[in-house]
Amino acid sequence: MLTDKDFLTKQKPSWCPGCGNFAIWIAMRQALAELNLDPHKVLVVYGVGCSGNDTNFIKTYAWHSLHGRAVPTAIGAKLANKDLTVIVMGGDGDGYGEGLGHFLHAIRGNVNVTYVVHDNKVYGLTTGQTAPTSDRGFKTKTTPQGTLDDAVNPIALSLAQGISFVARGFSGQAENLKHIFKAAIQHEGFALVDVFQPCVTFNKVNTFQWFFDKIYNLDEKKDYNKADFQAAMKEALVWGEKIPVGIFYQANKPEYISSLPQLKGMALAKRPMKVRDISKLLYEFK
Ligand SMILES: Cc1ncc(C[n+]2csc(CCOP(=O)(O)OP(=O)(O)O)c2C)c(N)n1
Ligand code: SF4
Repeated sequence: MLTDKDFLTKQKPSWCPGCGNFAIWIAMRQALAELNLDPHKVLVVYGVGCSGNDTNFIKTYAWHSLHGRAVPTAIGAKLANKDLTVIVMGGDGDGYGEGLGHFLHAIRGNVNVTYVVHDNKVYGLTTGQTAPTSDRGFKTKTTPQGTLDDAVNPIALSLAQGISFVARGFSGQAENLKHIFKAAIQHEGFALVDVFQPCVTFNKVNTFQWFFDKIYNLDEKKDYNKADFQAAMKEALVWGEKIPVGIFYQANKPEYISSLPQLKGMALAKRPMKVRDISKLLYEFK
């Protein structure tokens, strides 16, 4: 029987005390343990940002990717070795700014990868610039008068693009977060879990208390049906005095790898290599 301790490394997290990343770190290790996924069966691909430091703090296969490029890297790895459970962890700047195009195209393909976005509504690692999920009016060193841009809405955007699983969690509710991670990892297809992860150092607006005052859980909402697309979209557009968390939507949709005859049977990475004679090709470069 695995426990969250089986996913600890010798490195101690270096995040600021009180950072929302700690709860994600704990909930993810618990989810992996409860799903009985040994560390060698899991690959986590990280973006660049404070969340990316998790590369050293969670014991699985780990790949510290480029900023905004974690999702396509993970999809490539899953295509090469479908036997691995593949998870992506990145920041909101990474995923909804630099990597937004990759995110939308990943939804189209529906490859079986879980994407966890540490959404702190600010650029943390680079010391506090306005991010794609910062609300209009948010003041930082890059927008001292307040940003004039509306925030990206990852839940509505991913629903509109046809995502098969989308959820939102909160670092202030680690137990709930664990359940959401487990459901997302078990889902057959591309799953987004956007996690409110307060950055206690550079975001003095969207604090733990700010979220606690606003959030309600869709699981506790009477008659909420996560298979109902219209209901999910309605909740996805709720933002202000009240903010929903939980699983917004889950649907069956063809998964990419299982739809490709070339990938049936043994994982590509486990097949014997057929090494061709490439001497003629090399000769052209002489
Ligand atoms: C292509 C590219 N652009 C910009 C950067 C600089 N950079 C590194 S981390 C970062 C922002 C991180 O913010 P976010 O993704 O929200 O993660 P957080 O640190 O808040 O967890 C930026 C702009 C980079 N490394 N590569
Ligand atoms: S800068 Fe913000 S996101 Fe980064 S470790 Fe510190 S509190 Fe966490």
